[in-house]
Amino acid sequence: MLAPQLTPTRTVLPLDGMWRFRVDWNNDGIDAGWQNSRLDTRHEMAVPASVNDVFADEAVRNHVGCYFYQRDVQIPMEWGDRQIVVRFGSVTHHAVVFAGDTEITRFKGGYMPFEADLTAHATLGGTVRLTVVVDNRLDYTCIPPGRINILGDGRREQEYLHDFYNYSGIHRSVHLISRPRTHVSDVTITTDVTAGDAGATGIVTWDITAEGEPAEVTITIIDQRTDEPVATGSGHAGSATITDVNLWTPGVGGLYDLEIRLVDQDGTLIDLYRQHFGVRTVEVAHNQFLINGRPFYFTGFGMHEDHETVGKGHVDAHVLQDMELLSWIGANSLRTSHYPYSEQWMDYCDRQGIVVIDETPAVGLNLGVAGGILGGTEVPATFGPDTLNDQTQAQHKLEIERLIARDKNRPSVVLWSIANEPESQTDASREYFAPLAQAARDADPTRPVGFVNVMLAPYDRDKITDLFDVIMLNRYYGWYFQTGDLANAEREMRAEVEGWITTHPGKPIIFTEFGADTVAGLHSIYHQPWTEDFQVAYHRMNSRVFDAYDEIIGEQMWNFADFQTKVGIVRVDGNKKGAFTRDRRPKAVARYLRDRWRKLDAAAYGRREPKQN
Ligand code: GCB
Repeated sequence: MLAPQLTPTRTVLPLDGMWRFRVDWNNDGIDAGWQNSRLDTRHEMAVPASVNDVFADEAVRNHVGCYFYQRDVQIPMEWGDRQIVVRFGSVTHHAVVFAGDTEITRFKGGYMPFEADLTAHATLGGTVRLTVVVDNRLDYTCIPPGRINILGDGRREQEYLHDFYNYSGIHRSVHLISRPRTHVSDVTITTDVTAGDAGATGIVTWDITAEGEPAEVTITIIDQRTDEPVATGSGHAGSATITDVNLWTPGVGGLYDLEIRLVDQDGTLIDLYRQHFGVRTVEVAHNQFLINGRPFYFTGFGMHEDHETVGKGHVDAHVLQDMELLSWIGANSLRTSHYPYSEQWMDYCDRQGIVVIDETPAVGLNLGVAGGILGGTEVPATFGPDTLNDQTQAQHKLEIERLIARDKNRPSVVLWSIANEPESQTDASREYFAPLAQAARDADPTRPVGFVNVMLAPYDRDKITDLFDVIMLNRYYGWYFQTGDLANAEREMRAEVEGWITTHPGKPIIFTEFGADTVAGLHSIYHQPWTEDFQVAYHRMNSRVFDAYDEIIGEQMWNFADFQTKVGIVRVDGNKKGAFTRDRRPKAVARYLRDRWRKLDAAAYGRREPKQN
């Protein structure tokens, strides 16, 4: 899906701000026709933001079901005979959109953009009543999955299997877009590099889809450093070369624009859209992750979109602050744990050269973990007709395809993560994942594909790693296991790493999680879990293991910052494994990592000095 863009042929108006708001307590508002008139409410809700933390009302916070949002949208007089759409960056988890009394779209899945066509409902110079019904319910047909329990007193309770709060709302910006009826609707750009005496040459290939009347395509490739054209071309599908190409480089960036013009036979402009891209190569070979042919060592974090007040609502300043802190600490990469992040976030990574492991919202596909680590009790089979079934798999496939469709042109994205910590030690998990790994490869043959492995499925139990290109491990030696005993933890961790190396030769290993909950300000001279001192000692131990094996090609600490979770006896106002607190103040470990990662980065691409055991 293309981004909203102001160009000579396209207009974009923001619809963010205060919307009328009403909680649908019995989830029968649509049947009662609330969308058919002005919402009967005195409440308002800010867009974008999560609903949960802004109302001083526990019932609103804990409501399981629908919220109604509504506003009137003024259609400009001068828009003429054009297509008019409303575009949502994301609505968590599901949306039904009405224009006046008419349903114009429904969308299942909380982290992806979607559009609804308003053209037939909009009168130039008139207003349209836009109602969005936001549904926060998760069941086993959803990604991520969940289950709704009915409590003894009749209340609904949303059970879910992931360790972050189930924030809900219109989480990303809403735009009103006007574009020509004949327009560019998609573009896929792939790049390659050939080396020569006069520097590298970039080969850029495009494949453009357009809607409406047949039209010609002309292409100009523009270097963003100079705003100057560096190549031209034509045709819906074609290619061009960039001599002495400026490669997209970790830590630096380096972008070009593919400027697409749809023109009629006389050469008159119909539509113009600019898609940014970078020229770089990515390859997994001989235990290494190569970017532009050079080994890359990942440093950084698994992160969350999570803040006070707005929850998972997108705020540009929050993204910027997180990115500035990544730079301060010397991180060169991140994983979008455990769902696709906002498009603004990804654009920033493209511009600034931050390397991204891009993850689908497939988290919690493991009833064993939910029953164990996170404190539940009952553990039915993960895969089965009443749990994760064919419908779940179909939705999962769709989420993989949507993510790749949204982010395929991003140079920052070097690896797809199709799931976090799913069950992967059973035959049923292999049956579930084999077609999904293939779906990712079909959708994008240019990037490696992986999934994130859980501690319950080490090398001698796992049944799916051979389907993927890299090994991504979430490990908590010294925290959930051997708690506080770092000597024993280190021994166990080394033994597991050696097991993976022996059983999966050639596959590089990235530690995508390792961490210890830490309350800022708590100290001890002993190895006392929850203290800042223990967190540093824990990470020193992990670093020693990472430094000991060449096959380990990355470390992404869990987590960048403390974040909100559901209530539970293993969580004190949320998960506290952050290097930063929830309000982004550094814990002692942040200084430790800064020192370590800045030294690693000094050798460019984060590559370290030769390892010592
Ligand atoms: C994990 C999960 C992550 C949790 C983390 C923890 O393995 O992937 O979502 O937050 O552990 O802190 O327990």
